[in-house]
Amino acid sequence: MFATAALLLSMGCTSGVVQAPYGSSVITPDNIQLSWTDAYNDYDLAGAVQLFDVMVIDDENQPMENVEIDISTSYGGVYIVPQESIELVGYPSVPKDVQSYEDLERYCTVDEDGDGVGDGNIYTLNYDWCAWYWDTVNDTYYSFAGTYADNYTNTDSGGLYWYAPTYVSATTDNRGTYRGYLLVDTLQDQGEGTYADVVITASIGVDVGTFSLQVIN
Ligand SMILES: [Ca+2]
Ligand SMILES: [Ca+2]
Repeated sequence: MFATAALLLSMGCTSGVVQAPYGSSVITPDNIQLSWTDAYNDYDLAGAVQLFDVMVIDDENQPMENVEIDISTSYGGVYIVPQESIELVGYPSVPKDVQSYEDLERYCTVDEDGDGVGDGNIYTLNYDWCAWYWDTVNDTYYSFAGTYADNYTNTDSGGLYWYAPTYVSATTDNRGTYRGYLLVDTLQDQGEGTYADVVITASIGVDVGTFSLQVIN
């Protein structure tokens, strides 16, 4: 009786997040290669969306679920977004006069001085499409889901007007995997059509894995 109860109790506890034990490893994907041009390189909701998987295995190569894993990107123009936070949407019916980042700011930021035009400082979801993101590579639109899109980052320089994390603290699923998206909005321009690689780092404490985002034009 006691043994059964103890077993059930311990099984119940496995739903908690655990630290990866000594001997476990991070498996990262191959480097991601994409083509890129200056036309995508503003903070403008246009760029590329890349799915990625990282996996944690134990010292016998078995996938480990519920393990804490921290993932970060080395450049502020490449964000990490959880899979559940973005969804595919149809072609957005944005007003015809929305053609630039400045236009988006007019519609999708708070009108602080009351002149009827957004002032570019505080992002707000005045319209559903304010949270849409265009993948130029696949010609596909994504939407940030609900509460995620309401999280915005406010900066002095006119603002990142959507939530743009370059770091997530996540847990592996029942396949020992964390699946997320990289949103590639801007890359570090090195001139003559070249852009600096971005390194994505996945850490479980006892091991660290990396993979790179590389522009091949
Ligand atoms: Ca205003
Ligand atoms: Ca962009």
